[in-house]
Amino acid sequence: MIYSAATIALVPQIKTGPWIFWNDLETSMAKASQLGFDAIELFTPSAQSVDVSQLKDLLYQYNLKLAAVGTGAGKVLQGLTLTDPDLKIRSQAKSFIAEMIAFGAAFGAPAIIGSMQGNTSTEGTAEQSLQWLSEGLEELGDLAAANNVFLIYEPLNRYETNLLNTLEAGAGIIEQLQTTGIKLLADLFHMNIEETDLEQAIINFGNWIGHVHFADSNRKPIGFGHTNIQPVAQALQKINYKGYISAEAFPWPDPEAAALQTITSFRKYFR
Ligand code: LER
Ligand code: MN
Repeated sequence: MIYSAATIALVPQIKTGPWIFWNDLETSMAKASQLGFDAIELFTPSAQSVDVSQLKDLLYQYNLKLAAVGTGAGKVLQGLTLTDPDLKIRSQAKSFIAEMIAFGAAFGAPAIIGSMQGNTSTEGTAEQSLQWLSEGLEELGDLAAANNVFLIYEPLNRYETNLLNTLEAGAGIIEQLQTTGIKLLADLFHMNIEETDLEQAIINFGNWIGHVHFADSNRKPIGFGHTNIQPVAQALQKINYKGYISAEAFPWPDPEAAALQTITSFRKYFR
């Protein structure tokens, strides 16, 4: 089964980012629920910023699941990445993600590594950075598996990382790891910039896909850009994708209209 999710960001510093809702948690959950979303995806400043039992109550009250938790605040707020040349920063990045894995796991939800992968710096070579990334993923993938969740690794477009930009590159690194705890995130916006063919990439690396970010070519909600979604939806059905299609898109023209557009598109292509 494929389920719908809407993103909620609770990090004021990134409220211009691609998140459908970015205001108050409960108000956003009420809206998502009212529109018929199955789940929410959360971006929080840290693993401690939302109380687990309060979130459990809210999810129950609004009949929603937690689809995933984002870890990007570790970079945005604290400057942490898994590929920082400074060992201390790399280990703080791992601790930050480890806490996020535990937070998500309390709800059976995976944590996502997107911007926390960082970039190859001028001090290191790409090879060294990829080695650090692999070490981090190895350790955190095992931790996720021990918590009965996957860890989701997200290839980003070239303007956000110079490490791994395609599903092929992402699959290439995770298939070399010992851990079996990692899956890939297919973010349609990043893919629109980097992949030769969205459908073919989904089909070729479908075994690895554990989460999908749903956004159009311009990162607006699906239907407000020029990505041809029909064949993308067919490719996801062809690989027998089971999981969330989560709207990580700009709240354009406003959060409520973006959420409505997203759920309408989701129903059109996946129901
Ligand atoms: C995170 O999921 C992502 O796609 C990044 O581009 C966020 O800035
Ligand atoms: Mn994404």
